[in-house]
Amino acid sequence: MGHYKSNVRDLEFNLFEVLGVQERLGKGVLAESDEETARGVLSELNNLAVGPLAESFVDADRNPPVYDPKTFSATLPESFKKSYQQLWDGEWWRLGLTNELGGFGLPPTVQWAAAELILGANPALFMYMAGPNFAMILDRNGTEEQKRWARIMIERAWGATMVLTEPDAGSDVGAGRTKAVKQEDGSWHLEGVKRFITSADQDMTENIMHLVLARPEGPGIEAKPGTKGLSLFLVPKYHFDTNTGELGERNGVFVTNVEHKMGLKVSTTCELTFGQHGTPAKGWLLGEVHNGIAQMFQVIEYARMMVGTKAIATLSTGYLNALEFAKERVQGPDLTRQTDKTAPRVTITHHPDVRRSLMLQKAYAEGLRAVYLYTASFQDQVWTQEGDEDSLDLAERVNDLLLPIVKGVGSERASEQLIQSLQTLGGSGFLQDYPIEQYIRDSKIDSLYEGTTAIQSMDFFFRKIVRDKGKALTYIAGEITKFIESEAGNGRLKRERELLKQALDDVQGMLGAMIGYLTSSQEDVKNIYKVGQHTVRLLMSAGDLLVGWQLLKQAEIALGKLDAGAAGKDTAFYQGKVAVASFFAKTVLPELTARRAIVEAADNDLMEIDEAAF
Ligand code: ST9
Ligand code: FAD
Repeated sequence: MGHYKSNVRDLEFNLFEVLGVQERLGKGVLAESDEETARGVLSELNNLAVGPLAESFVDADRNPPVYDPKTFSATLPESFKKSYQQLWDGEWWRLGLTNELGGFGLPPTVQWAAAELILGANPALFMYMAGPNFAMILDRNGTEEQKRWARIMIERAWGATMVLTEPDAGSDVGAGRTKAVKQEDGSWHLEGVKRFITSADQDMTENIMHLVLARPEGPGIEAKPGTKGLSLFLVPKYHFDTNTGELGERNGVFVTNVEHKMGLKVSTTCELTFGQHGTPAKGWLLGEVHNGIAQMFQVIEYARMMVGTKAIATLSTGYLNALEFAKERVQGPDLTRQTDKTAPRVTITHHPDVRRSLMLQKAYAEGLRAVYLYTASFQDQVWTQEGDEDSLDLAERVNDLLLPIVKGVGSERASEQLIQSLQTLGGSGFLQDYPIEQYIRDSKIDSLYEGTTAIQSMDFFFRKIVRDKGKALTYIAGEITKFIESEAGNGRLKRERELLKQALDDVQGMLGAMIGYLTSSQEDVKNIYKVGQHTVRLLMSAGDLLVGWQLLKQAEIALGKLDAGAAGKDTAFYQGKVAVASFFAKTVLPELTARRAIVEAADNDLMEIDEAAF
C-alpha cells in the first residue's frame, strides 16, 4: 500500500448526505451529470490517487528536481513525470473547466472533493496541472485573440504560473518593481526579477504561460503606486503561432535559480528573470486593460481554496495513518491496571491521552473538510448562476468570507495536528519509514504562500467583515443561530448546542471589541494596533466556531441515520460523527471564552516595548 489514505466515504457523506449536491445536478450547466456520475468520478480518481499518483510521492521528495544554470532549466524525477502523465492522460485536467472549455459539467463541490484526492496523494501534481485552469482566466478576461490562446493552452497541455512575488515584494505585492515597457507593435517588454515562482520551469510540458504582474510604462500611461499600479501580462516561455499553437523562438524569460526547500521539493520554486539575457521578455496585456491586481485575484482566490484543501487533505491522510498505527501498536497496561505489573499490555488506542489526540485530529480533519465543502457549495451557486441577483451577491460574499478560514485556519490547524499525528507514532513517527514527517514538511508551506496567516486574518477582518458591512457574517451567524435554536438531535445534542451558542457569543464578543478599537482609532490612531494584535486570534476562533457547527450539523444527520436503522460499516461511521462533534463541543469550544476575555482586555503594552527588549 502507498502512503495515501483517502476518505471517500466522508467526501460522499458531505456531498450527498449533508449538502444535498445531487439536487443541483442534472440541470442547466450541470445537465450532463447526476449523483452516479459524481460518485463515479470520485471512485475512479480515488483508484488513481491511492495507486499511481501516490506512488512517486516519496521518490520525488528524495530525488528532487535538478536545475541546470547553463540551460536555465529544471529536470523533474522520472517517477513523478510518470504520475503526471497518468493524471493528464486520465483527462483530470478537465475537472475544473467550464463546459465551453471542455469541462466535465460538475459543480465546484464535486471538483474540490475530487481535488482533495489528488492533493492528498501528491499535491505538486495538481499544481503542475494549472495550465487549463489558468487558461480560464484568459478566456474570461482576455481579448478575442487571447481567448484563442486559452484554447491552445488547453489543447497543447501547457503549464502555467502566477508571478507576483519579488525579493522586496512578498506580502506587500504593491512594492513590486518589475516593469513592462510598451512597444510599437502593441506588445510589452518586461524587465525585472521575480522570486519563489511555483512551476516556472519543468520538463513535462512543451510550453509555459506565465501570468505576470508588472508596472506598465509608456506614453499616456499614468504611474500609480501600490497594487493599483500593476497590470497583468501574459508571458509565454516560447513564442507560438497564435493560430496553430506551433512553438517558435524562445522568449526572454528565464529561470535563473531553483530553491532548495524544507518540503514539497518536487514543486519547483524558481527565480524568474525577465529581459536580462540578451533576448527581450515579450508579454501581452491581459484583456488590453490595466486592471492587474483584480485580474490576478481571480487566480489567487482559486489558489487560496486549493492551498486550504491541500492542507486539509494532508491532515486527513496524516490522521488516518496515525489511527492505523495506533490500532496495532501495543504498549503499556490499561490505566485502570497501571499498578498491576502482570496486567496485559494493550494497544495504545486504549490510553486516554492517545484517544484525546486522535479524536482532535479527526475533529479538525473532518470538520475542516466540511468547512471547505460548505464554502464550495456557495461557489456552486455562482457556477450555476441560480437564484436572483441578491442571493447570487450573497453567495459571492459568503464564499469570500469563508476563503481566509479555509486557507488560514486549514493550513494552521493542519500543521499543528500533523505534529500530533506524528506524536501518535512515538519515535517511529520521526522516521522516513512513515509518511508523516514528509506530510509535515510538505504542508508547512500552506500557511505561508498565497498570503501568510497574518495576511489572511487581516483580509478576514478588514475586507470580508468590515468592508462587507457584516453582510456575509450576519448570514452565517443567522444560520448557526437557526441550528442552535432547532431541535437538532432530538434532545441528544442539547448540551452541545448550548456550547455552540456560547462559542457564537464569544466570537461575536471578540468581534465587537475589535470593531470598538477600530472605531476609536479615529480619535487615537494607535488603537488600530489592538485590532492588529488579535486578527489571527479572531480568525482561528471563527474557524473553531465553524468546525464546531459543521461537526454538530453532521452529528444531527448521523443520529437520524442511526435512528433509521443504519447498519454494517455505516454504524461506526455515524457513531464516529456523533462522538467527534460532542468531543469538539465539550473540549475545544469552551476555550473561546478565554480568547474573548483576552481580546476584550487588549492594551497596547506590546507595541510600547523597545525592540531591544525582545
Ligand atoms: C503564491 C502561489 O504564493 C503559491 C502556490 C502556487 C500554485 C500555483 C498553481 C495553483 C493552481 C493549480 C490549479 C490546478 C488545477 C487543476 C485542476 C484539476 C484537478 N479578494 O486591500 P488592498 C484586490 S502566489 C479579491 O488595498 P494592498 C482588489 O482588487 C503569491 N480581491 O491591497 C483590491 O482593490 P479594491 C501570493 C482582493 O494593500 C486590490 O487588491 N501572494 C482581495 O494594495 C487592492 O486591495 C499573495 O497572496 C481579496 N481578498 O495589497 C500576497 N484583497 O479594494 C498576499 C485584495 O478596490 N498579500 N484584492 O477591490 C495580500 O494579499 C495583501 O493583502 C495585498 C495588499 C497584496 C492584497
Ligand atoms: P514577508 O511578506 O516578508 O513576511 C514575513 C513575515 O511578516 C510573515 O510572518 C508575515 O505574516 C509577516 N507580515 C508581513 N507583512 C505583514 C503585515 N502587513 N502585517 C502583519 N504581518 C505581516 N509567489 C508567487 O508570486 N508565485 C508563486 O508561484 C509562489 N510560489 C511560492 C512557493 C514557495 C515554496 C514559496 C516559499 C513562496 C512562493 N511564493 C510565490 C511567494 C509567497 O507567496 C510569499 O513567500 C508570501 O506571500 C510571503 O511573502 P514573503 O516570503 O516575502 O514574506
